[in-house]
Amino acid sequence: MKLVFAVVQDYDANELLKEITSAGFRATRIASTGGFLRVGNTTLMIGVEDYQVRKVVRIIDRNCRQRTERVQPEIIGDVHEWYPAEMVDVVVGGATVFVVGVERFERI
Ligand code: 2BA
Repeated sequence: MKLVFAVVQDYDANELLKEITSAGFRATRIASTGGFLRVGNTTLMIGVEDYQVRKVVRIIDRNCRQRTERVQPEIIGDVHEWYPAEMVDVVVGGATVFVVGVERFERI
């Protein structure tokens, strides 16, 4: 069994969850915050059998878009020296996905 963690943009989370659950998968939605931009995003935990990982990743891929966020350099803290003083564009990916092995799974 595997646990898929997907960090996605809030804009995509509802449609993605809809498709994940209608495909028969179970998921947990966690409100999270990106360490770099320090704005809200969504982390989904999806427990699946090994053979289902590819299908879940395909659903994530279909539902998550890359976007460019225009941010003030101050909100990205210590790195503001790297950028000019005006607003900067940061490309935020469609999804950041981790697939980890599960040693034991129980529903009680
Ligand atoms: P944030 O940490 O807020 O990052 C948002 C976007 O800012 C990133 O998009 C990336 O394009 C840029 N970015 C992040 N760190 C940077 C840095 N040190 N220098 C320059 N640009 C930087 P994504 O890479 O698509 O990541 C989207 C979100 O996924 C991240 O939000 C974070 O919540 C999560 N994430 C990404 N990589 C991760 C990792 N290795 N471990 C845990 N979470 C991760």
